[in-house]
Amino acid sequence: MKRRSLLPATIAALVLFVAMVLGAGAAGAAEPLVTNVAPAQRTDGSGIVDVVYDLADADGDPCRVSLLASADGGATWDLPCPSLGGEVGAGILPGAGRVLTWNIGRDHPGIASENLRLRVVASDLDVDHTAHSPLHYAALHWGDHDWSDDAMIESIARSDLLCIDAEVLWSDPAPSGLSVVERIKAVNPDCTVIGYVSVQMIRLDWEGYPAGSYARTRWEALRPYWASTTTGDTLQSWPGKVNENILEPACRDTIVAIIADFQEHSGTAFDGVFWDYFNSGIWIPNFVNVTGDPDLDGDGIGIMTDPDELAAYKAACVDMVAGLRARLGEGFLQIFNGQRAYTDSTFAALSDGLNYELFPTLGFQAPDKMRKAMDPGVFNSLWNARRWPRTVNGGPFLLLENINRAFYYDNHGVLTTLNPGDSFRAVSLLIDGCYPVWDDFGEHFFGWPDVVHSLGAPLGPTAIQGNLFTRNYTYGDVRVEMGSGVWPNPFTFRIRLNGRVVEELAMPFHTP
Ligand SMILES: [Ca+2]
Ligand SMILES: [Ca+2]
Repeated sequence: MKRRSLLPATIAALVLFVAMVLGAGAAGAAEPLVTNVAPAQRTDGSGIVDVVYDLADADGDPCRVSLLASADGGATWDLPCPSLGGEVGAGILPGAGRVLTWNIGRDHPGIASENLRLRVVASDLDVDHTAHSPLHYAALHWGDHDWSDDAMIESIARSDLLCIDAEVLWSDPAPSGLSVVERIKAVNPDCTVIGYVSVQMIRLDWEGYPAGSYARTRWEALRPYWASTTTGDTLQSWPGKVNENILEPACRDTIVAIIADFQEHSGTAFDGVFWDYFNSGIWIPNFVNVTGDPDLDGDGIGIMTDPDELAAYKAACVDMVAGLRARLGEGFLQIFNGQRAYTDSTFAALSDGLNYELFPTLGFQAPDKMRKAMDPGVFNSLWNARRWPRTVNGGPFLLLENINRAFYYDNHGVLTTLNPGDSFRAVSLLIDGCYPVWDDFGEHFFGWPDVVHSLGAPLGPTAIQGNLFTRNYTYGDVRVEMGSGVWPNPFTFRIRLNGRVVEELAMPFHTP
C-alpha cells in the first residue's frame, strides 16, 4: 500500500521551555531550554516521526521531556501523542542532538494535515507536561504544604481548576515576590485558582496567629459571634473549631468583609472561592464533645426542629453569597461545597459550580447512588444539576470528589487500587464535569493519573441507552456501563484513543 507522507514539508516545530518565573525559592536554578527542534517523518512507511532537539540546562539537571502536538497550526495543543520512544520522558540529560520518536501512524492512522505543529517541553523539576483532556480539577485544601517547593507548584499548575487553602496562604506572611497564585499562573496562565474559605467556622488555634494575619483577624473580629447550643455550650460542629452565629447580620458582614479585604490587599488574589460549606442545617458529629443541639436563635429549640431558625439560617447563607458578589463582582467565582446545593436548584443557581464531596454518597438516594446521579430522570442527577449554576465565568463546574479508595483482586490475582479519580474522569468526560487529580490528606492522595488522556473536543452530547453511556470525541470515545450503581464499584468504563483501548475497568480486568 502506498502511504501518503503524513507530515508535509510545511510542518513547523515550535519550541517551548517551561518558564519558571519564581521568587526566592528558585534562586540559582537555571531553566531548561529546548532549541533546534527538527521533526522528520521516516520514509519507510512506518509512520514514525523522528524529532531531533537540543536540550540545555545551565546547571545540568536531568529533565523530563514531553511532546505536545497541534493539529490546527498551534491554536490548540490537544492532539494526543502517547506512542513515544527514544529520548523522551524522565531522566533526559542536557545535550545536543537528542532524538525522540513519535509513532503518529499508530496513534492517528491515516492522518494527513498541513497544520501539524510540535512542541518539545522540558521540565528540570520532573513534571510531565503531556496534554490532557480538560476540566482536570485539583484540590489541596487539607493538610500542610511546602509552598516553597517549585516542583509542587509546577505540578499542580497543570490543572484547569485548582483549589488551594486561602485561609492558610492569607495567614502566612505576605509574599515578598510573586504570590503562590502568581507562581502557578506563571507556569500555566489558564489555571483557574480558587481559594478555600470557611463559611461559618473559626479555628481555635487562630488565636495564636500573628496580628494582622487572616487567621488572627478572623478570630478576633468574630469573637463576639460564637454560636451556642440549647444547653448554652459553645457550638462546635468540628473538633477544634467554633461555629459563628451567621444569623447575626453583623457576623456575616464581617466574614464577607475579611475575605474581600484579604483578596484585595493581602498580595495573594484568587480567581474565586470554594465555600466550605453550605448545608441545610447544622449537625454536631458524635466525635465532637459538645452538649445540646445547635441553637442560633437562642429559643432553646435545636435548629433541626426549629423551622424559623432553619429558614433564617438558609437566608443567611444566601445573603453571604450575595454580599461577597457585591464586594468582589460577578467575575469572582463562588463554588459551593455542601449538601444544600445538591438538591436546591434555586440556591445552586447562585453558584458557579458545585463540589460533590464524597461523591456519589451525598445527595443521592441509597443504595444505587451512582445510578441515581447518572439517571436523567432523577431531578438532581448530574445531567440536571449541571444546568443549575451560573455560566458567566466558564461554568458550570461540577466537581466530583471522594477521598476514599477501594481495592480488588485483578485477573492476575494482584490487589489493585480502585482510584475514584479514574472512575470520575470517565463520568466527567460524559457530563463535562471536573474530576479531581489531587485530594490531599497530608500526602498526595490521588496524584496525577497514571494514564493521561487527550481526547480533543467532544463531537456531541452523550448518548444514553439504558445502562450504557457513550460519547464521541475528536480523537476517541468514552463508554460507561452502569452495573450495580453502588459505590465504590458502580460501573465499568472504557476509554479509547482512535479505536484503541487506552484505559478500561471491567473487573477483574483493567487496562493498563
Ligand atoms: Ca535547571
Ligand atoms: Ca432555635
